[in-house]
Amino acid sequence: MPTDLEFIKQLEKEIGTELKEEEITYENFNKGAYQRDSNGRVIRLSLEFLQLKEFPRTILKFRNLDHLSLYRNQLSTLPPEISQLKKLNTLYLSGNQLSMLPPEISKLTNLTILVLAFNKLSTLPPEITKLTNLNELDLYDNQITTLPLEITKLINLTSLNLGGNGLRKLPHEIIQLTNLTALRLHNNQLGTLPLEITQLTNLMTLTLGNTQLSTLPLEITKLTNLTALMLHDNQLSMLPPGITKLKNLKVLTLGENQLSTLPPEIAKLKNLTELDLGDNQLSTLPPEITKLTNLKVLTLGHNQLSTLPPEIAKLKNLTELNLGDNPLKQPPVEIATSDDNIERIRNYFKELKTQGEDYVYEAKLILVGEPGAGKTSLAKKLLNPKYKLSSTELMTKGIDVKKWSFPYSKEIPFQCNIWDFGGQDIMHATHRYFLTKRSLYIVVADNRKEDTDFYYWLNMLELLSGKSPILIVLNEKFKYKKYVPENILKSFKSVLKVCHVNLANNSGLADLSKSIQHNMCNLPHVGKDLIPKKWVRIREYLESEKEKSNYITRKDYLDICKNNGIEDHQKAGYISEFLHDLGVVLHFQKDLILRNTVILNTRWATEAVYQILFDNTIISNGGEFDNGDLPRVWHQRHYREKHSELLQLMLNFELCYEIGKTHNYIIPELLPEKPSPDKDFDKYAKGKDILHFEYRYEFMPKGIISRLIVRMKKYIYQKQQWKSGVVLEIGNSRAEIVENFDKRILKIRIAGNDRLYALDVIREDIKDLHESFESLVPHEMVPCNCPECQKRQIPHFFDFDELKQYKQEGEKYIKCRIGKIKNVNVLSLISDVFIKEDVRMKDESGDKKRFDFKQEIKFEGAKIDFKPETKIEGARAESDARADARSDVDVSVDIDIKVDLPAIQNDFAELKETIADVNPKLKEELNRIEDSLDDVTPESNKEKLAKPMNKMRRFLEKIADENSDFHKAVKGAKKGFEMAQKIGKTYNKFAQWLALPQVPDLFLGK
Ligand SMILES: Nc1nc2c(ncn2[C@@H]2O[C@H](COP(=O)(O)OP(=O)(O)OP(=O)(O)O)[C@@H](O)[C@H]2O)c(=O)[nH]1
Ligand SMILES: [Mg+2]
Ligand SMILES: [Zn+2]
Repeated sequence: MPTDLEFIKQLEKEIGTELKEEEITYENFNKGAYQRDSNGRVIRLSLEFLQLKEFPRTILKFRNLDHLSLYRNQLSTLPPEISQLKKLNTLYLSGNQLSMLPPEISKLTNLTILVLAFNKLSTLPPEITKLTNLNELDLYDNQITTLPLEITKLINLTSLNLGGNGLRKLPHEIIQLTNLTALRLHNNQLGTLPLEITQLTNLMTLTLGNTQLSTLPLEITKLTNLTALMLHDNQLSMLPPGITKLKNLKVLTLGENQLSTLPPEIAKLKNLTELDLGDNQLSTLPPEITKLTNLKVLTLGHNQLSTLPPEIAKLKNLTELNLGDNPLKQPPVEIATSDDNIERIRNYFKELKTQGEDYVYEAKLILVGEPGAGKTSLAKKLLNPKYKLSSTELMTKGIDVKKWSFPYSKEIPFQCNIWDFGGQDIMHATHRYFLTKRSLYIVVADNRKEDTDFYYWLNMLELLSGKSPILIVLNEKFKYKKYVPENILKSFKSVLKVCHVNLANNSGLADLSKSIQHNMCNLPHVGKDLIPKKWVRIREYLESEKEKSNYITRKDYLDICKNNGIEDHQKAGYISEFLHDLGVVLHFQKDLILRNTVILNTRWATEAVYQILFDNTIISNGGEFDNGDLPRVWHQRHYREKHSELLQLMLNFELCYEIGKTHNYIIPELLPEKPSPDKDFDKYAKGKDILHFEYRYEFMPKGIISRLIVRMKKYIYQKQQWKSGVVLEIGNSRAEIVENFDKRILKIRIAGNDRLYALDVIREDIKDLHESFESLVPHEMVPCNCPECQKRQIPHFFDFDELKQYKQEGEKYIKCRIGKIKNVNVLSLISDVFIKEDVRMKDESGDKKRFDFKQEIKFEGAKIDFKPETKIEGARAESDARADARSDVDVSVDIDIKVDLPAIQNDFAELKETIADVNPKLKEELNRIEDSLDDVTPESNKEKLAKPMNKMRRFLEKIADENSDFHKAVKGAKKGFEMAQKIGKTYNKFAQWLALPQVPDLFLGK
């Protein structure tokens, strides 16, 4: 009789994949692994993501198998012989193509967990009733439109997931499942809550998200054990009356409904830790909300809130407060939506109370448009209509800021800051820092040009200006008139009107001036945003200081604050952050060099930047320069002392990057147009498989590739970069990214062994880049893998979103236009490229679709240890916790954030000191990583945590790179590698949980 190990060999042959021996838990994805007990018998087997079309029959040989996962394959049937695996306790079959189960499955009477999510089942075999030991049954995302009555006989079920099935009702018999503690019904067509459910009084978790509910029956109050109730994405127009009786609720989601008020009774839900009210029509919050003292996460984004009750500052345990997309005036939006908004909101209300209130009567008027359109002339004419146009008007380099004062009311003057932007292409690079929200915009166009420029500007403002109002000014420089196409006003809602002027004879100027003044005074924040009095004074002081100096030191700034009664440095920091957001000063507090300078004069700073961009020596040098160039470029006296700060500003604006640590810099915007012939990705890729991937933009802002080059600097392969493209080396792969601005495409080609990993790294950086724009959502395109396309240089591309939709609708195949093949397998397309998307898919089977809630239940003795925070005793808590752990990747990775985060923070601090001792030059960069690590706490959400961890990844990759200074420093330090290894291991735990790339084992084993 062959041993189990011999069967493993046989299985490897059958599936064509090597299997690893390791511990298997259901939390982790595992391409191929087995686990043996102390007698050498295989007891766990995990064959995931293998595209298996048939059930590998060798599996049947492992008679001691207790756990089998075939997650994400392409099985369409199971063999009846599966009944031979008598000892099976857990069986994971989600993400396959099963349309029926063999009746023989009923012989697996030891099964306690059966996961069948993401299949095509429309019914279950009647024999299923024999699985009397079943505790958990997951049928998420199948085609079960009527619930088979058999399920209601499985009376030991504690967790049942019927979400995503198009169910219209539940059978009365569901009441027999009295042991249920978790019932998931989200993403169905229920319409009303089946009353039967209210008899399932042991329920702790009930998910009803997206089930078309418009009310809840009062009987819901019977479910007194509920701790989590998901009601998001329904049609509720008021808080269902009974809900406030559910005193044990910890998590309540009401997002994406039609709530217009929240009754004060919400305060009765004292145990709430997470409350989602996002995407409703709330215009106020009851002050009573502060009685919810256990609240940790409060989601209020996408409502109509203009004020928050000051009491909100009293929610001591709050760690996450989401307020995005509300017309807030008190506190001002800049404060409400900042990174550390909770602290800043608390501070704001405190200062408002202690200092008294004041209002803002100031705003920016921003002039944009093509070079020579007449922006500067218009600015001058607004200030002085008698100004004579000059034919020698210089093109504006950077930004020119002028002050214009006119009355707001009889007593109150209004201060308008005119920001006149240079129109040259190269100036686009800094636009996103200065095209601020809550300003009035003027797009100036003269009548020589085609309309396309126009669209460019309007699109750009749509991305960056946060719905600020826009006036279009047509400057009739030449004889013939130009008309703005009708549809512009229709398709760009922010455009207030089109004004015609002729600056040569002032025709239309007075009307335009009046219209600007009117619209400035009516900007939503003007006269309405409440600001603490001292802030206003500090601001006024800085304004007057502007006349004297271009910048002040941080110390000067702190002194100014102190003189105005703000001694606390952190509070002073909040104020400069606010003024930075408003565009009054430039203060990059997070940058180690720039934090020490508060820049008062924007023009001073931007002009310096453009002196470099227009420097002929640097231009003819293909954008490369070094420190030696700086005295020439910044020769003026007012720049002399500030070269390092200005350079830092360039780096901060992502206008240039440093090549390694050479003090040589590259400005991607100035790179040569074409790659030289030896810069040849194709040579490398010849004979290798190429992974294609594309981003297609409805609208593409200028400068995407330049900024990407800056961001990906450390991967650039042998300086292979040009104005519209770059070659990268990532792991064991090479990638070429090329921008085609006219076609609005970013094309990516990757060859080599680590293609998927490389794509991951690139997508991550591109995603970050896109997020710096408000609503830039290009289409991600996936190449077809049909035989015809595989032969082709340029395959057919599918829209990834469309593929996902196909999948969701249960469509198996999609048609390839090139190959004329009707049945390209949708799943295979998705899984080839997007392993990470799976994490999301798995999420969906739980309740975390839109609400990232971390169930905080720990049961002593339960093996799963996930972010424990609250303890609940009792068997029910255990089974529920287990159920949650399984349907939620969030909490199920082997990570204890309360232990692992401080560990990695401490270990890093230690390693930092050690490395810095060996090579002090590295200290600055290490500090930066440390700062960002210290920015997060165990309570931070995943998105926040991902940031420092991404930095950590890059750091670890550097250590792995034998040529890097980091590697050398670690090597030179006592116990350096040991420390780094430890950090690497902890990082990998985070990586798995946060769906980041793992760092290679490479140096972990050294
Ligand atoms: N005849 C005539 N000339 C104009 C008019 N408006 C502007 N000009 C001239 O056009 C030239 C360019 O005008 P500017 O105001 O400098 O244009 P701009 O938009 O600020 O240009 P950049 O700063 O390079 O982006 C100047 O020589 C102006 O005198 C107009 O209405 N009629
Ligand atoms: Mg100008
Ligand atoms: Zn094809």
